[in-house]
Amino acid sequence: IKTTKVLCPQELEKAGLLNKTKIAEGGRKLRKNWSLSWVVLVGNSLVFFKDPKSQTPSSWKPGNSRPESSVDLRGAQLNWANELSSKKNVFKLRTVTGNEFLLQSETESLIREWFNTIQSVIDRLDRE
Ligand code: I3S
Repeated sequence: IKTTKVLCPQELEKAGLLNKTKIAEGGRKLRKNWSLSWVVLVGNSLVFFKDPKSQTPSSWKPGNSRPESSVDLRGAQLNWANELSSKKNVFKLRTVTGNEFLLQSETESLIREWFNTIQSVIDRLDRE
C-alpha cells in the first residue's frame, strides 16, 4: 500500500489506497460493498477513484482519471467506527447530505494519518 503526502498550490493534502464502502445515501442505509479505492484529499474534498489494478486492460485508458465520486468535507463528521465492521482500523465519514462511508486500512499508522488529516481539513472548514 502506497501513500504520499504532498503540499502544492492545488492543496493536494494526501493520496493513497484505502478500503472503502458506502453505507448510507441521504440518510438511507445501503448494503455494504467493500472495495479498494484510490483516495485523494484535495482542497475541501475527498475524491475516490477506482483502484487501477481492479480495472480490466480494456477499461484502462491513459489519462482516464475520472473520479468515481467525491465528498464535500464542509460540515462533515468523522468518527472511529470499529463497532460497524469486523475489520480493524475503520472510521466513518458522514457528509452534511447524509452520505456515510467507511474507510479502512490494515495498517493502523496509515489509517490514523488519514483520520487526522481529514479531521484537520474539517476543522479548518468549520473555522471559515
Ligand atoms: O455489517 P455487515 O452487514 O455484517 O457487513 C458485511 C456484509 O456486508 C458482507 O456482505 P454480504 O452480506 O453481502 O455477503 C460483506 O462481505 C462484509 O465484508 C461485511 O462486513 P464487514 O465486517 O467486513 O464490514
